[in-house]
Amino acid sequence: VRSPKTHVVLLPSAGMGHLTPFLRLAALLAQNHHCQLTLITTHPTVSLAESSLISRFLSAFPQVTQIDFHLLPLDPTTVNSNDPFWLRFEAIRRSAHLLSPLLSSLSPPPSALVYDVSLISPVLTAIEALGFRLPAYIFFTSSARMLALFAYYHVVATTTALQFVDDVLEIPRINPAIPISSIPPLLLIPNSLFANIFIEDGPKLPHFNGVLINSFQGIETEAVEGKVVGALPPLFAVGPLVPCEFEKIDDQGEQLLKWLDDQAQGSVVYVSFGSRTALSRDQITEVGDGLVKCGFRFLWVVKEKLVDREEQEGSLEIMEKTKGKGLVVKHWVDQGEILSHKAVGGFLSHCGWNSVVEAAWHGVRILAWPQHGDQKINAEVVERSGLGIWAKTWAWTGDDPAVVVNGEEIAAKIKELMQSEMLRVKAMKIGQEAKRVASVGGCREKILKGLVQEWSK
Ligand code: BUP
Repeated sequence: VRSPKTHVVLLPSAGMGHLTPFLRLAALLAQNHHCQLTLITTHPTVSLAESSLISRFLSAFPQVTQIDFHLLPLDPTTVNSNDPFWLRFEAIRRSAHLLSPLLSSLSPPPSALVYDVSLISPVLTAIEALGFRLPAYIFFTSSARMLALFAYYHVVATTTALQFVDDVLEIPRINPAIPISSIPPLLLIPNSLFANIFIEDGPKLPHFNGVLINSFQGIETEAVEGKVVGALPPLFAVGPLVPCEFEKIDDQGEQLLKWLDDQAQGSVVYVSFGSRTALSRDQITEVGDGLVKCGFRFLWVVKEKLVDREEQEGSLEIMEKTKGKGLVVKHWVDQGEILSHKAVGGFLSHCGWNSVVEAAWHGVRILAWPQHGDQKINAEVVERSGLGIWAKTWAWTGDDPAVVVNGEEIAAKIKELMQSEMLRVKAMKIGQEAKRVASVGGCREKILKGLVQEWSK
């Protein structure tokens, strides 16, 4: 029975990596915990994939109220970034004061606001300007290990440089320490937008009623034990947040599923570098070469542009070479459906956190090839948990198109991944653990129930 008191407002940020786990959380809160929900979105979204997902979510949950948050125009010359998603984060941050009247006008008054980690300080100011107390929670959309770095970075960052001893960053209670080579490159550049947000927002975490994280025991013990640095508010491990019914797309392409159906169990390597990475032409050629040489069938999602609105049609030379050996697609696919297919045995992944959690959920082993941002930290989690292997010497090709990993190396690592019985079994066990956590009466449900109870007081 819905409690009229539990009205939760959700404010995601830009990009599928942020929006997707928010909507999965929203689906659980609406369906299993009977909360009244308001979803605040900005229009137009940066990518078409985001607007399409929001539409599918709202059709599946007509009881959810959607509010359009109209942003102030952003002069890109005043922002130290040219990444379209970072520009949107900044546009929301600079418009955040407009949220106060919007939140005040909601009826019934909200019981809690859950909002994206990229918006901490400005939205906090908007909450403090309200005439009433609104419990506020941050949804951290990456790993618990990355949360530790987020919470601690301001302690070690100075205006000129990061202080390291022995090329690692020691964070209390985080073991092993984080190697400098795993730190998101933008954090090593003083005054980058990314670094500034960490410095401004990290120290604000203790102001919140809690931090929600899409992780679970079995992949990260820190997530469950709240073992992430001191001075943090309670940590709620609401993961694994996994693909839901509303995400299904009808136009996946008969051909793709039919092709998978025709492959032997566990024989296919799925290749995707997520929604925000476009490899250089040269790197695409080498990946194609590696896939042809690895000897395994493959399903490869190729992205040539950062934002799908600009995606170009046209044929890639490599498509000819790969004919008959695998399937190459240039459109959005239902990754959940692919990872759940019995033919898929391995995943060459950039290690965006959602992709890691989805692979864990389906018990599919990963070959980690981080491309930028938090992805090396997530790759460390993949390796340490036993979910996969990580080719540590491969460059951040997503950030630096000048470096290219060659096809021979890629083929050798794919073979290592696909031929390892030990990895297959370990990934399967992690999948079983994920199912246990997410089962009726499992940890995830208990944690969400506790939160909803807190909100309804
Ligand atoms: Br591409 C692609 N289909 O074709 P991550 C991605 N996805 O369902 P990212 C598809 O988008 P950030 C496609 O399953 C995952 O849920 C995928 O999020 C889905 O990486 C999501 O894995 C992508 O976190 O974002 O997109 O690089 O770096 O912001 O985490």
